[in-house]
Amino acid sequence: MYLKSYFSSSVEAAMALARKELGPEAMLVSSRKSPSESLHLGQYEVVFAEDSAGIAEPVRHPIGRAPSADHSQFADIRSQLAGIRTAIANANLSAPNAPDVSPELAEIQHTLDAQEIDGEVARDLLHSVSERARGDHSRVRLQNALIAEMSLRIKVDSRLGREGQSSRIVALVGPPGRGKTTTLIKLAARYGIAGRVPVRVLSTDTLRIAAADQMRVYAAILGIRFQAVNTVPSLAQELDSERGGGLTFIDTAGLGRAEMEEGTELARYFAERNDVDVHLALSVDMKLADIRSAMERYRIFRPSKFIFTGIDGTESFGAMFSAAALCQQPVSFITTGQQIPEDLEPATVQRIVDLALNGGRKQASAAA
Ligand SMILES: Nc1nc2c(ncn2[C@@H]2O[C@H](COP(=O)(O)OP(=O)(O)OP(=O)(O)O)[C@@H](O)[C@H]2O)c(=O)[nH]1
Ligand SMILES: [Mg+2]
Repeated sequence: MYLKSYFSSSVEAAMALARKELGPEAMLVSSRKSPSESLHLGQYEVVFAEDSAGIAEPVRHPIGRAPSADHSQFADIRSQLAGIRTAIANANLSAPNAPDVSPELAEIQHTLDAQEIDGEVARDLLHSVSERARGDHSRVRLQNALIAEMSLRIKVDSRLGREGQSSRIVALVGPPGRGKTTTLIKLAARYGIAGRVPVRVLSTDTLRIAAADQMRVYAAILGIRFQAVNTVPSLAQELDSERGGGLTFIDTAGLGRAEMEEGTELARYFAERNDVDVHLALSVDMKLADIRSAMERYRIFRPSKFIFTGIDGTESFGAMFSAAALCQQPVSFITTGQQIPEDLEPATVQRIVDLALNGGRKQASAAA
């Protein structure tokens, strides 16, 4: 009996390698992100347990006795491992009446863990996947069920502005340094200039040195009208001065945990108006707890959509997926780099599920 590690760029690829070499009977023991000393072999490691028979290559971690171990001992270890694996999977599938966990369902669990999907979301997904598969635990069936269930949990809406308003007003709010200003100027360029719609940007971020200047420079380069507004009354005046259609984007100062007080007047003003479409900008490298805490803090601005920035900076999208699934509000846009205006995409369900399952490396379209 041996434990043998396989490394690859994804859990699925590493499993495929293992199954190819060891056959379908081999038992999956664990999967995880590779430790730093093994990263050169691949980003994910899966460990399989296997009888020595038929393995020509030397193995990495012998346990118990050498390959000549007698079969009763092997059977013992094998049944212990199977027990442990089922216990772990059952504990994770703690929903009432959870069905027996097949190895294939346990693999789905490992995939969700490897992508760092929140435990609560993962348990709910596994329960629904198992029900949807109706006892057919073939890989294709489970994979399709997983994609379908993940897709059901994500909402997207990349419309700009509130329904029924002739002038569309979009404000970006969010924690400091998460890409509000850059995203806003991408939106103005894409949907204003390229869309041939009259567009202007207003910056309420006037207290920090050079903050409004950053926007002023971008706007000047792109030929977009720009106005800095120092107070809420002057913002109101500016908004009321132009009601004849077009797009107005409002940039706001990033407020950290201790600074939310400074945003209350603006938040109250946005909440009073029914024509300001507020998007909360968060970045995908934030931990789920931080995303949830920012969502809670920024509730005073009544955001109705989320933007996720920095898709290019990570391969782990579990926090983004989990946050979107838990908050049940739509994702409007994702941003994929610093290039203005190119690195901006209207969010789609397929893209978000694909990122969450595969880090965007391949399409999460349903298998045939
Ligand atoms: N790699 C990458 N960088 C980004 C992305 N979006 C924004 N950035 C960078 O993130 C940094 C901060 O962006 P800003 O747009 O200034 O962020 P902000 O939220 O307006 O920051 P504050 O106004 O200070 O709160 C800049 O260097 C941007 O170029 C993205 O999608 N990918
Ligand atoms: Mg900014």
